[in-house]
Amino acid sequence: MDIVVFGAGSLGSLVGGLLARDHAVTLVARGAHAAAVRESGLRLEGVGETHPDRVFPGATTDGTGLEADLAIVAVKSFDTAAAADALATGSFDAVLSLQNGMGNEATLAARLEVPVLAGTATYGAILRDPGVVNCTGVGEVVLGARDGGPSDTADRIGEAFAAAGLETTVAEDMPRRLWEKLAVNAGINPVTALTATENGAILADPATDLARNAAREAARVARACDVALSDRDALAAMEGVAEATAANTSSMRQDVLGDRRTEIDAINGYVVDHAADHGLEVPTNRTLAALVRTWERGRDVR
Ligand code: KPL
Repeated sequence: MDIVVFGAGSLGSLVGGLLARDHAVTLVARGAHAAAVRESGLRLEGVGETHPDRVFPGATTDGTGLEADLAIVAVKSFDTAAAADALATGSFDAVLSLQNGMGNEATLAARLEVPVLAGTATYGAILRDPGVVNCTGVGEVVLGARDGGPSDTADRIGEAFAAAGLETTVAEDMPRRLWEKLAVNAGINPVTALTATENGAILADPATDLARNAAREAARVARACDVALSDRDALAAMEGVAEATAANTSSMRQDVLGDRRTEIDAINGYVVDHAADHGLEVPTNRTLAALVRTWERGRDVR
């Protein structure tokens, strides 16, 4: 397959790097990372001995006019519309969103005429240096039709992901899976970002109550949106991810450390907005969103 990865940050580079063993992959990345990959390839750390530690995908900073069988979108949620506009100048048979937050697939589908699939990833990854990505926690990729139901395209992509060594599930209940992942991120990301801790910190006092309350509130809002996500499943998912990625620096904490805008609007902000639509109170998500936004304003990263 010809595959383009839009947004080769930590997760995009890990997924693209693993796929590059068997497929012609092009990473759309920031300047220094793209230059390093072009010069000496992409070094993959922490992926086990069955994989080469260096792969040689193509790399570019210009995402316009590209052609491939599959485009994987791994940009930050606030860059999805810009990625869709760039994708619209190229030609792809299918597009897979592998992003945090909600609403990304709808943004892509509104601008593109190709099938858009939904995906979630709970791998821990960090871009250690330009050209070097480290897998810091083995999670799972879940992908499928964005409205749920079977999809031959999702089956084919799922096979390619699994063959590349990625733990992959092709699911027919993506709306529920997306809400479950939102609950995971609503608990782990702001708490670890605000307290400068690794993901495992949310498993113990005093962070655990905060993270659990945020995940429970997200599940309550999911149910109000007619998505059958129990508190129990949301908590089990969050704790499972925190255990599997205990030593990982969450993407929101990486953003804070790098003085970059976070995905707070598409994660806790999304929970708050949708709670309001249904007359629900979500005080923990509201507080976490306010704290992270206050940090962003103070740093002028918006
Ligand atoms: O999605 C993640 C993120 O950091 O954004 C998790 C799954 C929490 C892994 O760190």
